[in-house]
Amino acid sequence: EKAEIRTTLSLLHEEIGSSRGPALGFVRSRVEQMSREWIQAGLRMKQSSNNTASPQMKVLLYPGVLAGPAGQRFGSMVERGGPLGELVQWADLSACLTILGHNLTLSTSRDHLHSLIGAAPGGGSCPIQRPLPFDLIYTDYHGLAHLQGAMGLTFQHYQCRFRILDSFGTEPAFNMGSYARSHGYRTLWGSWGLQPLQYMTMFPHTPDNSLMGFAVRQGVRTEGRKHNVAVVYGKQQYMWQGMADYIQVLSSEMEVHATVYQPPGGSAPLPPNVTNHGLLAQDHFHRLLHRTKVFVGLGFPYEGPAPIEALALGCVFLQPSLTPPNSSSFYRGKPTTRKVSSQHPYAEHFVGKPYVWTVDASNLTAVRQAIRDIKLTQVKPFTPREFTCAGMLERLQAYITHQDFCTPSSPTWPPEGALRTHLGPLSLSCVSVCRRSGLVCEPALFHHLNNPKTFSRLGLSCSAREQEVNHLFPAYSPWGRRCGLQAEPLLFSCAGSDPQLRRLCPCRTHLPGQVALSPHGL
Ligand code: U2F
Repeated sequence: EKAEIRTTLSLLHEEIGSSRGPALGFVRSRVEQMSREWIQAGLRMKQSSNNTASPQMKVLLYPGVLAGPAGQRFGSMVERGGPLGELVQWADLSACLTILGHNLTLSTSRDHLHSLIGAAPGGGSCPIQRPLPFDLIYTDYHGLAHLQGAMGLTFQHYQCRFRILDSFGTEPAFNMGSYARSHGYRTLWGSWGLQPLQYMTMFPHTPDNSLMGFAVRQGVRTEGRKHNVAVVYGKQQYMWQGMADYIQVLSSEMEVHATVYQPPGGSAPLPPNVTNHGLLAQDHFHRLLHRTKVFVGLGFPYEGPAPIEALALGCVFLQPSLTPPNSSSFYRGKPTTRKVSSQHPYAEHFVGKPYVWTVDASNLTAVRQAIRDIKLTQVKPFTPREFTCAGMLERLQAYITHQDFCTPSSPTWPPEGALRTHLGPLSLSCVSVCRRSGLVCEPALFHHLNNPKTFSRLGLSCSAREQEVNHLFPAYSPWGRRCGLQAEPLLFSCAGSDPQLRRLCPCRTHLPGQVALSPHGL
């Protein structure tokens, strides 16, 4: 059966309608608030001729973070300023897949998961293996462990059907257990040995993973509605620490508002001249942003969805830079080596001025100047295509149609015609090498250049040739003119650099505003 684009979300409303708890409450209300936007994007997709239907998939959504005791803790933080970014993604993923015509089941409990996919008890100590009743399972790192428990021996067999929502990403060096252990890339999260593209991130961090993203509302006219208002991005008190001077400069130039969670009975002590609304329900928060001129980052939380929502509502985003780029303790223990150059590197590098201003928050003169400049800058609501409903529909449709990790002989996607081979300078990762040329690194194309011919085609003569299990290979070392080929396909990695190595990089072009998709092979 083909997946037909739907122009209603009623099936999804039914699926999540009865679920309880603050976390699913947030998901449900986000889906409701954005349903018109999703439906319109679906209608447009249906009308456009290049919409090729894919088979209808039976999909299980299992946000493991919401299951079990950890789930209760996470849920109870929803109303106290805890992280919502993951819930934003679950809401948008469920809406997107429903519009694309797939058949969804949502589960947020381990018992339910067992009843859906558990190995049937019986046969003495050996449970009877049942075929998996889902074509695709979207889950997260917590959910992987639950799935392993529920599926027993079939876990490995079916892991090619998993997609892991992983906000900050998992680099290949952390993903392959044996390599991670022997090379110092071991973390609490990594080491599942999936295909790196099965991990789906919130922003395009490293193209080794697939961008899941999320979608924001847009198209609201803002002219005449912007007041001299700044809203500070910081739902919890601790995020404000050490930022008093920065806020003081801000409040000398603008009317400052905040949405900091206030514990019952107590009020959150904030700097003077800050109007705190308390944590707002999402639609009220968006209404506030609608009349806001500038959304102001405090340096944390990193890489959340709120700045993209603010840009879509016509705000400017002002945020602190981090020099030198750091990988603060927040990223320690996460399966990535990425260093962030500001609170929101995507906003800084993919969007930039006049929408995004990145300043050194300790340089108060620079902060004041930026605020004054922002006051004089008119911007229209702006959303990169990849964060619109249409863009997310287009991207997920492409993934579902083309990403097949179960059939080893399936054709590579994008096709070889998309490949632009680049030889990087010493010390640069392929992420940077491709980006410097306005391209993106495409890990699916690595195997086309992982051969001796590529070196000679690039004019490199090799005096030594080696085949190694090394996440930086294929690469060239000028010392001794050594040419290194990759021996382990799981380790093909856009991320990673070494001062002694010039990496061979598979770059490609991308659709405007949609880095995940190549114009080839759609
Ligand atoms: C990120 O999580 P956060 O939840 O801190 O991300 P935010 O960008 O602050 O916001 C997520 C949503 O919260 C909403 C807002 C966003 O859609 O509209 N919201 C709200 O409903 N009411 C308010 O008063 C203020 C905001 C990131 F997404 C996670 O992956 C990380 O774990 C976390 C830590 O870096 O940061």
